[in-house]
Amino acid sequence: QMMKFAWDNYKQYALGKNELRPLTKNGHIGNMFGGLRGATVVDALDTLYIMELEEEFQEAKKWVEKSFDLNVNGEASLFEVNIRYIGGLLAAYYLTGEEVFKSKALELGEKLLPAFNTPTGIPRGVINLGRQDTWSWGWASAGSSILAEFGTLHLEFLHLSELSGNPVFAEKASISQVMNIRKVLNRVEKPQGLYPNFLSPVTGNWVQHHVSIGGLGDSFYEYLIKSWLMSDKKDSEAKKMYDDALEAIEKHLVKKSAGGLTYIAEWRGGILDHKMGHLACFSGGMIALGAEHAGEERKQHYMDLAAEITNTCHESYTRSDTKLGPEAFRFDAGTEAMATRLSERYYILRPEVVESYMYMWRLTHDPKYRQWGWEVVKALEKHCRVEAGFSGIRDVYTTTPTHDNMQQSFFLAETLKYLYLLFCEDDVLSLDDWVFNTEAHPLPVNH
Ligand code: DMJ
Repeated sequence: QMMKFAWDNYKQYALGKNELRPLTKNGHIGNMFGGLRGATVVDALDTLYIMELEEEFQEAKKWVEKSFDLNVNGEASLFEVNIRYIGGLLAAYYLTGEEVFKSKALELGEKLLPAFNTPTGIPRGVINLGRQDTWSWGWASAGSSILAEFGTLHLEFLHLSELSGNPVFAEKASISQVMNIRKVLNRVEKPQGLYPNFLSPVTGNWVQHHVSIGGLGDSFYEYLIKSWLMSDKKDSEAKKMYDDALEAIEKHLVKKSAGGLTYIAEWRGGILDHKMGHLACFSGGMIALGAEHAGEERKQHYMDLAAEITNTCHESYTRSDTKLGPEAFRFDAGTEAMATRLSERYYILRPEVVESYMYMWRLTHDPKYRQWGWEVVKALEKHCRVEAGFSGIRDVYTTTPTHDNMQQSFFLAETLKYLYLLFCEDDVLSLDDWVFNTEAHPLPVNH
């Protein structure tokens, strides 16, 4: 019902725009997708399908067939286009077998290739899909590329390559290009075994020593373990990179607060910032997923770590008045799992905490994860549901929150999908047969 409500309102007030603005009842286009439209349609396709919202799925499919225009100009984020559009189209294709999704994914994938034309092959973050020129984000240090962006292409590009059957495309886009990213990363020296977030696509060296398992770093780690799983456990290079990275993270960034909460701090040139972003809360699920496949002696250890981190993220929700968690929470000066800055108190319908609940449920069947998920459902209904859709809120610490007037497309792609899967049988998108891309779009394991 939540999904139907979110979709129906998007359809009524914003179909073809990227997101719904549920208070003003209109659409939002934004500037992340380079002129591409319908981010919510493409992000919602697979969720509608697995929830058996047949009529709504057909509406979304029809929009892709009739109105989804790829001949656009504008500044697009390579990362966002890949995880939302390519991921969404690929998943819709694999679930339904409908050719339209495959052909749109391949056509769009081709348009992203020029981003890889750099001296190192590490792609730049921004691309004009029409003119095909590329550049780095103005805000990223000294023209650098971002770890979580160039490190979050592998799953989708491997599938593009496989589906295209076009050797030129395959050679350019996928196998060699995304493998080349790993080569550069394996060559460069890593401080204490950690991966900083900014790398120069020209020299292949780090530009700044900021390390984070949250924003700017997050899905790079996620894609290492998932690349290995998607390869049916054959991609041992990815597994080793994941194991080594996690070991370094545990050694240098994982801390326990005075109150006994385990968290993952950020690292700035050797100095710890005792802060965890909402984005970093995906890591409970990731570590649990990896633990399943760790050696016998490490398995329980990583399951415990995953449970502790998920518990900390749950605490960040329970300590707020709305029972939704802030964008970032801290562990310093007597603070435990709460935001200390006004600018970090908002919640924009993000999925990472329920994502970890879903993995923890599937991997342990401890009923508390379903209870925690239900707490989120109730809080969303109470504080984020407005007349025409769901909206983010500006302050989780007040029960009369101000709404931000934005129904993010990842709310339909991820938050609602993970909540649904948390309450389904385990064989609905079984973790043995599917990996979820970082936007929760399921891609099949290569058995
Ligand atoms: C999503 O687009 C993806 O989960 C991404 O990896 C991080 N940010 C948002 C959701 O918070």
